Amino acid sequence: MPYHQFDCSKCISERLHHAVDKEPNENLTDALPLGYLKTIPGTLSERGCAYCGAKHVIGTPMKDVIHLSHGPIGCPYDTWQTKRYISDNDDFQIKYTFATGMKEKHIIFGAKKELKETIKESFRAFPNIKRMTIYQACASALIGDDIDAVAKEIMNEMPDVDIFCCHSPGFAGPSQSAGHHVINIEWVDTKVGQVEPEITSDYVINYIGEYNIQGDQEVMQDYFKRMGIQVLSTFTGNGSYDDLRAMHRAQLNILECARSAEYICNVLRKRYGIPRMDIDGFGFKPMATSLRKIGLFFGIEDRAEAIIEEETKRWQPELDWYVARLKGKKICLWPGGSKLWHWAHVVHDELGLEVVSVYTKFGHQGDMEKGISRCEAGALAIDDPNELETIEAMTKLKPDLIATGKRPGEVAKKIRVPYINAHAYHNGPYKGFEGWVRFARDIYNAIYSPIHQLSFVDISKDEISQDKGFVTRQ
Ligand code: CFM
Repeated sequence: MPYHQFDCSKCISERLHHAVDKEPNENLTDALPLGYLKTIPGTLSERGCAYCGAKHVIGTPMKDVIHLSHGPIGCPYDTWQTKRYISDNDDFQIKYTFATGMKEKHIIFGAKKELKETIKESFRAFPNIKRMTIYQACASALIGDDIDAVAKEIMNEMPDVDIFCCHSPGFAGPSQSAGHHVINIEWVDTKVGQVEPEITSDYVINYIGEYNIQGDQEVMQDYFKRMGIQVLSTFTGNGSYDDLRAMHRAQLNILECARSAEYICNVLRKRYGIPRMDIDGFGFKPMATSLRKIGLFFGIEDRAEAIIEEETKRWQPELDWYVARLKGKKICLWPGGSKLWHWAHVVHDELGLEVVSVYTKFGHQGDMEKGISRCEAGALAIDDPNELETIEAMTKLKPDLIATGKRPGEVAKKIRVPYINAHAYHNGPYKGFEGWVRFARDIYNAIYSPIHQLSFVDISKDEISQDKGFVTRQ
């Protein structure tokens, strides 16, 4: 019986098939939970919306751009210092947030005038920035404000300015994943091919599906540079708007997060004949294999081998120190999408951890399939659990650590399951050889933190009384 029986399935019976226990020797179809469906009314999803996927995951890591939200002020909050895609442009894109701040009267009379004024005011405030992206939020999409027409008017009035319009309101799909798709296609359809780059190497790539979380992109860029490879653009971490308009001139697209960015790779292959190569920057072995693949493609295998040798020599001893202390610890891997299958096997093979549960928040069936096929038998596979299910899973599985986002992470912390942030990281970058050691170190620090020696209340056993306004032991 692969389906996992949650107590809360009594309340929300549709959730029953969203969780399975991986059993030995069963075929994969029986072992797959349902996923990537509309959120069930009555359950509290941790998912983001399609606007969030377009703007906050993919759009805003672009560094030299005013990112403007056309909608109420609440929508863009996530871009204001709460994100983690740093840049070498003094983090311009996460320092400021821009919005038209639509109000009730705009819903009735429209907000095109406000949009135009806000665009001009934003460019006036930052005269060195000549590029802008406008994101349609639910409110402006519902009333049908024509953001493209306004952008066109501005570009006619201000010839040194270029504007990209993204049409991915929150309701455009079941989760952030729909927004990834929309912005991929709109970018390649409306912007790629407009700029001719300067080619400075015989080996030219786009690095795609990489968002420079705490510097991941910079670690990888350094390897590419040492191999003599020119990175024409990064889609989109630390990426420049105009570099990304020149993507059509690369010889190869290197794809890291297939969940969020395979769409643009596939169009670039079809339209411009640029091949796609999927790589994996997490873990020593996947990283080495990726560098070898790239080296092989360009006929520069020796350069790849030199980096692998140097980096392994430098970082292996530190990794070994952590592995000796992490061996056998139980971990729940609950990231958003593709990190599940990027990590599921390497945390076991390279860090010695036992994966007791895998999940995706918004992954497609294929993401879960890859994740579950790479983790050990006995693991609980679950799609987008609500808070009650999270508490139950933590209580039953008793993991030593959960790697997840801050929403389930905070729930886990309340029942004293150590948590590290799988999205924003704790002290990343986590990619590359040095990044993998940082990942091991953060896991070690979380598990061995002395704070866990303190006595605590187990809320899963109803030991809580809050009637005096604070939590006490019964
Ligand atoms: Fe790709 Fe991502 Fe992810 Fe993703 Fe994300 Fe992210 Fe993630 Mo958070 S693009 S699918 S929508 S690897 S923001 S950088 S960490 S859920 S697993």
